[in-house]
Amino acid sequence: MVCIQNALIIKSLNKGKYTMVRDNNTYFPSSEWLENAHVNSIDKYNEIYEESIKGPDQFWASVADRIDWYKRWDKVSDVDYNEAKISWYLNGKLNVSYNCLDRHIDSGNGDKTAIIWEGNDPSEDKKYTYSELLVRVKKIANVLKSLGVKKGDRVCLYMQMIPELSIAMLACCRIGAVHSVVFGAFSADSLRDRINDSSCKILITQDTGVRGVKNNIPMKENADKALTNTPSIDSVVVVKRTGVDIEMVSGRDVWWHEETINASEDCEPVEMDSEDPLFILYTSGSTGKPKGVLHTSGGYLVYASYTHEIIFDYKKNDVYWCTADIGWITGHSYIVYGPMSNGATTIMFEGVPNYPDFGRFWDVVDKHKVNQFYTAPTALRALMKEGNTWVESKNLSSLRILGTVGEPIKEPEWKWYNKIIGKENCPIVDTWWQTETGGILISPLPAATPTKPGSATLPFFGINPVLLSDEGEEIKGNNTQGLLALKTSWPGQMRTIYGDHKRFFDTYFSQFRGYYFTGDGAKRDKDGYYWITGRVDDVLNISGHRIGTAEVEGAIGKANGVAEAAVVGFPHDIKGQGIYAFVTLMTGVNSSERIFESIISSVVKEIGPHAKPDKMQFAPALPKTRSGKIMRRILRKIAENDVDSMGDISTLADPSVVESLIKGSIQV
Ligand code: 7RM
Repeated sequence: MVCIQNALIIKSLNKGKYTMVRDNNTYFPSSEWLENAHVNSIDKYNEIYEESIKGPDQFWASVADRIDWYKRWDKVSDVDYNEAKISWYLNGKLNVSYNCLDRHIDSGNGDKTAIIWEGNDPSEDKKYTYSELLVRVKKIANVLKSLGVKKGDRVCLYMQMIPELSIAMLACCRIGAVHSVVFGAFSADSLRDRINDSSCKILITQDTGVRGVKNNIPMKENADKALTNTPSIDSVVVVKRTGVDIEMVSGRDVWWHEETINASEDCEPVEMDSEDPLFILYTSGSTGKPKGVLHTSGGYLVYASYTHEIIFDYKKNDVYWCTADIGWITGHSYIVYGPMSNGATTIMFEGVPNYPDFGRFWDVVDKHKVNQFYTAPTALRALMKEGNTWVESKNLSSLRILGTVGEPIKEPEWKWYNKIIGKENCPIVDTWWQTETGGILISPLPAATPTKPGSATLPFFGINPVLLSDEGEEIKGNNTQGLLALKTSWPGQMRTIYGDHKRFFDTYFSQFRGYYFTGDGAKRDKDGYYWITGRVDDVLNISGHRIGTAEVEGAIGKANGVAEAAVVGFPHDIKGQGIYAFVTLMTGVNSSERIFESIISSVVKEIGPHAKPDKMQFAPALPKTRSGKIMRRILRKIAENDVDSMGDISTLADPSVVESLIKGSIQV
């Protein structure tokens, strides 16, 4: 059990300031306005945490009352990790769109702003109240119904950050359809594979997209390419975002604005079972094609809603901004479902941090008086590098809580965030979680948990993290390190990999029986604080985007002349991790600018521009064991330029390969 006490003396010495450095680099919450926080002391955290672990079903039953149920559940949970069987709120009935819209209108908050949409161009923004949003959701829901969408059908959403994306998501849950959002930077090939894996019936996309200096991202054109080979798609709904000329395929494509104009404004929400699928979201693993992570309705919504309120200390009149893209889980849980189920005002940002200049984030904070700001360390590093003048002229006094997600945050950017952005008056919540977990699992509570730069600190209520040895033994006690696993379930946990339950079991539950294995390593310090050390598998984290090495290798392998490729990560100043590709060419093929270009374009075609290698080394051979397995450990060392501590290479079939790789590590 954690026993860090609130530092009362520090608090009075440091009046008005929220955080303050104390010895051991620990920062203590200490401002007057935090006394009204939902959880306002470490003692209270400890008390609730203990209760949640002792009686999980009782705890999660009381939490679930925060949302509206048509019928309450018969049983809180039914979980067996040995069978990969996970159910929460059994036989409970609800509708997620009702909980995110109608409920707030019924309670008199229909005129409250639900979404503030901030366009890529600073002169463009729009506000939607809860009532306005509901009308739009009902209309497009009726359009989907008229196109033949029924409960359980999959609908693919391939869009940039435009309001219609959130509206389409909520429309899907209103009628029981399962959305699968595909990040707008993915290529046509990636889109095609995702559509086919879950046999989506409808695709919703937009003409073209705008993002930073790019003002014509060919969304519809990419979609058309993907759709040459997607037998399950019946219709395409196209949002007019930029108005540029695009081709419409007659009999297949319809315009969003034309279809919705006369669509009915009546659309009753469908009663859904707790365990009815809510959405699929593809994520990369260490092997094979991306997995369709499936989340269900009841448990996911309860968890997203509760964590959003407690971890961001969200209060009724707050303006909350998460800068993620909805194409990733962070956007699903903490732009759409968490905030909207709480009746919050949530900002949706179409642009990027450096357009029109490096002050954009802070302009938006000032313009909309943002109270909670949630972003990725990679964005902070990129902005920190540009100096403080972009921040100093901005009024950031509305900020109360700062958050980070996606990758470990290191001390320099943590301190910059605290001092330059938070003015030492905003706690930082470093939130650790995954697509699979549905919501945040390890994080400080802003007014309760003393923070240490770089540590995600302590488990959220009801979360039971453990560290395992390679043999699967639980490592007890503090001051230790191991593989991060979860011993018990929580309502937001994924339920299966779409269409492949065996893979679900194999990926997460087979290596260590009775645990959910995260794929991350972690340290636990003397105070019981968790420090995530990163993935222990072959998953890369590039600017907070999750990419499997196998996917990149596959894409490189498709370029002409390539015999074999191995991809590893290396430390990158801005991206956190960069992609280093080792490529062996076919006999008789020489490395050239042309082959380099064709490899890059193959990656862009197969995956998308975000998966482009940062460095490429052409190598005569790759280091392999006698059984033919590539020894990535060695490649990682070379990529990290840490060649003095290569470790044991005696198991290599040909140890001389290593020497030539080191010699050849002059990178393009
Ligand atoms: C939410 C999200 C998951 C992987 C995860 C970690 C890494 C995420 C943190 C972090 C250190 C953090 N989902 N990760 N948050 N590492 N500190 N606060 O990112 O599925 O896309 O990625 O991201 O390795 O396993 S994700």
